[in-house]
Amino acid sequence: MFRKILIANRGEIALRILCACKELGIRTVAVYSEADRNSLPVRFADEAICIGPPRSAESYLNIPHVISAAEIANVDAIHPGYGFLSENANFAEVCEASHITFIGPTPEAIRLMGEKDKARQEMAKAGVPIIPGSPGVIPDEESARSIAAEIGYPVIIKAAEGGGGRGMRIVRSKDELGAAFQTARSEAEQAFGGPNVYIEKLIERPRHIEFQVLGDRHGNVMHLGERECSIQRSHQKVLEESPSPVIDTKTRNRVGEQVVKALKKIGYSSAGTVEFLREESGKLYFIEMNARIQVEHPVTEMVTGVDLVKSQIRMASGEKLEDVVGPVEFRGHAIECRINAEDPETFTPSAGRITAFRVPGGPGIRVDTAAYADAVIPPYYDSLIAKLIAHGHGRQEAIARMLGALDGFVVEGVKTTIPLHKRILVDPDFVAGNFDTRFLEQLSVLEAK
Ligand code: MV4
Repeated sequence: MFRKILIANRGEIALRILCACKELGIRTVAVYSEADRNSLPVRFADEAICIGPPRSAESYLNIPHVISAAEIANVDAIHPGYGFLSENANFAEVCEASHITFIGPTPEAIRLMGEKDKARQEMAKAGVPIIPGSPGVIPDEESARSIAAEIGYPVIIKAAEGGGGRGMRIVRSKDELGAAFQTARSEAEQAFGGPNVYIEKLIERPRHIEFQVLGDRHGNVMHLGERECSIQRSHQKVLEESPSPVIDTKTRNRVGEQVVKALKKIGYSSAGTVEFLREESGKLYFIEMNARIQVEHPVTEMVTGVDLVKSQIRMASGEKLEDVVGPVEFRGHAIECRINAEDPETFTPSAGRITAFRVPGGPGIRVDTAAYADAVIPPYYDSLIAKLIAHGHGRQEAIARMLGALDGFVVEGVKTTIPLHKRILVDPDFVAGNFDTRFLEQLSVLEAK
């Protein structure tokens, strides 16, 4: 097992990883930007090293700075958390070259999943259903036309190195195709690694459902069921739950098995998430894979009892999946509400000082946060203040516990998404499990009336 781990992240996930290390008896090194000098990970870690100014590019994203800190502190491993360097294949490579274990998949697996068109092809080859579309990247406008005509409009053009909703263009008819193809390419060129784009048939009003997986470094992979992530706004998830209200045991087992088989073939290790779109017919299609621990991992932890972060660490050190995770059973229902510091009118981040902070507790309630009274939410990073997770025997109990916990959650000094969550949780369609990725758009339209 590792002696000492560097946590290359900030906020709640840095604290989450720190706690997992403590449980495992591993020493911890926090790295921080000048904006995070007074943060809890810095206070609770065994050592803390400043890696630069507030801007991410000069601190949390600066590979030489992070590696220098790791070498000065003489760590055996680095946990990247989510965001920042977590899916940077070059960083994973630099770690290995410096004889530091990167707690995540191999650089090859990260690179494959970062190229969405290739990931899509690999998953298809391994038997996971994909959305009808181009066999790979589209070389020119003419090929785009013939593929779109073949699969039928509407279609969606996606940047091969985009993902998470960035660099997508919907095309409803052949008249729009030429312009859309050219714009998509130049946007992809500017914003991402390159100009490559691919085409898929557009799925209208999909649900976003994702499978959690864990793999060890010996070729063993398992799935831990799915999460329903359709409650989103501008490609930012707002509320997640497990299980999905529309996935039955048979579907979970079937799709879970498909995913496991594909990831064994690819040689995937560590925690990962396989994203699907579910069309109204109930059919699930692979869209992309996230090669990291995700923000919403706690809902899976609550229904499976598996500590995903501890599992990542143990398997990165060489332990076998079967020794780390026993047979899993799915118990009850869990919901996570992301409490963001944001203006409820403009949805823009609301940075500033938290003047009062009180977290709820009680049966089935978990709060993952690095916030405290008098803490400052800096404007440089994402605006997540806390994740509130409620577990219950069933979905109804989870919703009721969440509503009670939201009532007992006090955050003063910054505006938060707490009122938004209260509205979602009493909405009749949400309560009935009847929603898709456009739910929040419609909720705000209805409320404006
Ligand atoms: C799609 C789609 C419809 N059809 N692909 C957005 C995030 C990125 N991971 C994939 N996304 C989508 N891909 C096809 N072929 C609709 C979306 C989409 C979406 C997906 C999941 C959750 C929220 C979304 C909001 C808008 C669009």
